[in-house]
Order: sequence, then C-alpha cells, then structure tokens
Amino acid sequence: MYWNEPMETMPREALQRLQLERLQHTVRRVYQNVPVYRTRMQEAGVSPEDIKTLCDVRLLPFTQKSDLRDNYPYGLFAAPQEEIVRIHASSGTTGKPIVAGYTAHDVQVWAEVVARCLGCAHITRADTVQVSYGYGLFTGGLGLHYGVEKVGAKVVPTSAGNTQRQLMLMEDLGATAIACTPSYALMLAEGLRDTGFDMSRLKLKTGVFGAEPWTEAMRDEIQKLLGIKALDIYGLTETIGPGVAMECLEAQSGLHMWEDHFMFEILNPDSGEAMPDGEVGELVITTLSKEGMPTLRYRTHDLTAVIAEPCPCGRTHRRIRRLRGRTDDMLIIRGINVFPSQIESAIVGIPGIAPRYLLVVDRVDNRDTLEVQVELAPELLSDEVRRVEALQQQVSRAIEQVIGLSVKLKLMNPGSIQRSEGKSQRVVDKRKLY
Ligand code: DLL
Repeated sequence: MYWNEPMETMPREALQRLQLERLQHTVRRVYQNVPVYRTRMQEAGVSPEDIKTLCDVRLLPFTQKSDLRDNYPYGLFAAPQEEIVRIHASSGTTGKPIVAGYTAHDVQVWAEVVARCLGCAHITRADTVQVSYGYGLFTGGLGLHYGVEKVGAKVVPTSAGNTQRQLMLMEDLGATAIACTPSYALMLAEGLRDTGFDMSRLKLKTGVFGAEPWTEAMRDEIQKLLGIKALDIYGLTETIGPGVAMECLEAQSGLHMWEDHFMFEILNPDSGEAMPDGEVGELVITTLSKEGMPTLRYRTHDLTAVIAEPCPCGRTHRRIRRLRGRTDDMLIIRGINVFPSQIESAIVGIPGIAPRYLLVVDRVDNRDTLEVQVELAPELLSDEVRRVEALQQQVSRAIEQVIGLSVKLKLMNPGSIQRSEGKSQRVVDKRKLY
C-alpha cells in the first residue's frame, strides 16, 4: 500500500535525475545564503557549478553536530527569518541544544514523508492513530501528527507519559495504530499483561516505533503482547525529524529511505570512503528539498548498511538496515539524546564538585534509568552533611536542566571514580540495544 505511488515507485533513473536536480539546487541555495557553507566550499575549492553528477556530492564538505553548535541558533539557516514558521531542537553536546528551522514548504514536505511512512504501515484515513511521542521541541510528536493529518486518519495527540490515561484513551477512542518509542510500547504492553487486561478490548493493529535503538527481540515481544505489527521509523532533527526512512509492512526488513528528499551515503567513519553495499558504515545525509536549514553531507554518526536487493513491496527507494550503533558517545535514554559532555557542562564550576563523573545507564522494567556518579571535591569534608545535601539538590537540578531528564545522582567520595590512563570511561551502558 502506497501513500504516493508515483514517487515511491519511481524508476531509479528518473529518481536519480530528480536527485541531481535537487542536489544542485540545494548546493546553490546554501552557497548563496549560508556564509559558513560558502566559506567551507571555497576552502575545499568547490563551487555549485562543479556538481555535475550525483557522485560529485563527494566534493562537498561534511556537516557535523559541532557546526550546529558553533552557529547556534540560526547560523545555518538558508531562508530569511520571515519565512521560518517552525523551530524544533534536540540535544547538543553542551548546555545548548541544536536548533532546526522549517519554512512552510519544509513543514509540508515533512508531512509528505511521514505520510509515506504511514503508508508503509498500511495506515489509511480509516485509522485512528494515537501519537504518544512527546510534543514540543522534540520532533516526534508534531512530526507524526502532521503526517497522520495528511493521510486523513484521526490523530489522538496524547503526547508521552501518563500511562493509565494513555491506555484508557486507547481503548475508549479505539486507536488502531500507536506511534511512540519502542521502549514505551513495551512498557505499555507489559503493563497490560501484568494487570490481566483482555487485549480483545483494543483495536490496535500497528505500531510506528522509533527515535531510539531497538532489537528484533523487542519487536517480537511487542508484537506478541499487543498482537500488532511493529515497524521501525527513523529520522533526526538535523535533517527533518521522523520520516527520513521507514520499514514497510510487506518486508519488515530494512527501512526505505525517501531518496527524492534525502540523498544518503554510507561511509567508513574513519577514512570517509564509501562502503560497498551491504557493509556497515556511517550514514551521511544530504537534504534535497529543505529550505529552512538544508544540510550538506550531515554526519549522523548512526551505523547502518545499504540493502541492495529490491524490496517485495515494489518501492524503488533503497533500504538501509535497522540502525546498529553509533560512532560517537551519544546515548538515547527514554528517547532523549544525551551526551556525556552535556553532564560535564552542567557540573563544571559548581563549588564542592570535581569534574569527574560516570553515567550508569540501565533498563529496569522497560524504563531507562540514568544514574550519574559525580565526585565531591577533596576540600569538601563528607561529614558536612548539610552542605552535601544541598549540593545533591544543586547538582541534580543543574544536570536535569541541561539534559531534560530526571537522574539519580550519587555523590562519590573524592578519588573513588576510576581513573584511566587513556580516554576516561564516562559511560557504563548495561542495556543491550544493538
Ligand atoms: O529521534 C526523530 C524521531 C522521532 C525518529 C520519532 C523516529 C521517531 P532526534 O531526537 O534528533 O530525532 O534523534 C535522532 O535518534 O541520529 C538516531 O541515533 C536515533 N534514532 C532515531 N530513530 C531511530 C531508530 C528523533 N528507528 C537520533 N532506530 C538518530 C535507532 C534511532 N535509532
């Protein structure tokens, strides 16, 4: 089932012609409107006229999360501010988030790609979709919302949290599909199982799950407990949000990347060389139709591989394998991206605290937990109980403000977090997600 059959099944030659046209247009746009890109391209000795074939994308400079940080908030925007109608944001590597801007056209393209994803899940206007991704700066809630409206299905914008209410509404309003993080889906499913809920009271058929890594084992469990088909959706704020790629119900194997809007490369993360089809490398994305904040060769740090074989569903847009790790130290905790360096930026300079910390991540009852161990400075005597209690509050608040998640803070005695000779270990992740 397709949302946009002509585009989704376009012969590859035509698709590539369209990609080239859009690539050339995007490169011209950022060269003219974004000084950072122009300078980078000039330094690399490349001008928009040099992009003559799709392979010429390799001449272009990479874009990194640090570029968004260094040009915070609007430095990479390629449209005048009056044309920007929406802002979203995601975690940066320091105290400041990274910001993405959308023109009205971008918002429409986004709804279109999400609508295609919903088509992959056979969601039609006859469906009722409960969107339990967070609404707000995070792209999950509003991204799915506009896609569901585009399809003409009924959207129930519950946002994340308040599980009992979610379940009540799911039953009463007759949701046939749910969109949320896979860990939340599993939490809902196990909650229902444990209360002996009669699943025949629900009309759920499909789940659109993403924003964090998950395994085939989790998929099996969710499908079994909820009696639905669980499908994987991928995306990131820097390139649009959810809707960059999606599994189809027919194959349930690999995610179709909407190549008329996103050109992708899979590169060796160290050398930057292209990886052969089927081999795992870093996903690098160039947006082809974005106006507000196009990105040239964005280094996602996500690891995947191309599936070269055609898909039984008939879509001609190539598939990437389910995401299988990252090349950097970004963690995804309850769907929220967290960098160890954010913790550092939150605690540095707090009197009585040493800049030594360790993040211990776990999943207990399908809920991610984050314990942050932070060392007390040697000058702070641990018998100053009141002072330590005040510090406990101050440090937790500082961290929670930066990362937007509640943490369990453990103040440690001076010298007790293990030192290492080389790169210090900042994270112990006990979840097995890839
Ligand atoms: O997570 C967008 C999104 C919302 C995707 C809802 C799917 C559903 P960010 O907060 O910018 O955007 O985080 C992007 O999350 O680089 C991946 O590391 C990870 N990620 C997203 N989807 C998946 C997935 C949204 N299906 C980062 N599998 C990305 C594994 C995923 N990791």
